[in-house]
Amino acid sequence: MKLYSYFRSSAAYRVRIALNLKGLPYEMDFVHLTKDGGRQHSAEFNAVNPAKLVPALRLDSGDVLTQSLAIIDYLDETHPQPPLLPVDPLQRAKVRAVALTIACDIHPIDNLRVLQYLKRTLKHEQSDIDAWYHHWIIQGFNAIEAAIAPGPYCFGSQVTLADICLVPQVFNARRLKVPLEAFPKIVAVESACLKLAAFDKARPENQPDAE
Ligand SMILES: N[C@@H](CCC(=O)N[C@@H](CS)C(=O)NCC(=O)O)C(=O)O
Repeated sequence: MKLYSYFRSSAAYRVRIALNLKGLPYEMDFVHLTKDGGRQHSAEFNAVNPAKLVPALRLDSGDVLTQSLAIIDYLDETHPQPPLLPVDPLQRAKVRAVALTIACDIHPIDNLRVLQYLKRTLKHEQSDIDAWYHHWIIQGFNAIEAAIAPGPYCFGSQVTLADICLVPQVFNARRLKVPLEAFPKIVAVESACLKLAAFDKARPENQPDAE
């Protein structure tokens, strides 16, 4: 399998963690999101993912999967061990709610292309853009802090999709200096997860394309 990745992409970070948890070997092709105007816009990458976003996962069959949560679902369905969702439907719904709070409510409106649009097209000041970024992370983290019950992972002793989405989002928050004092549960989950080799190996700073 080949993962189209960028070290700082939190959506690619989710997929790297899932691949590592499943113990699946993969190679990577690096798509620099800012060099040359953003190589996600190149014709070469357009042929891989017309949405111009990483991650994408090329399977051995040649099929290309996009959307990190769809990719992770595929990996979980084709390689069920260890499972990334609890068996109990109520717990599954709670795990998915945290994952979707990140993937649908926080990440898309803080994404690079949104920030670039605010700056380049709408001509906002960098301080406004930073405030926007902080605001949406804090809104989402307030909801997640109330929803999780670390033990030590988001929902007990089993790593789930919630942890896979949360750790990369905390990375984003730290990079943009969002204060995390109000989120002790989230910080505790991050710390527990990063002790696991699957998470550590997936960290942006441990990627071959890290700068
Ligand atoms: N919903 C997508 C989001 C993918 C996404 O937004 N990726 C970002 C990096 S984290 C990207 O490629 N951004 C490029 C851009 O904004 O131009 C997923 O979960 O895979």
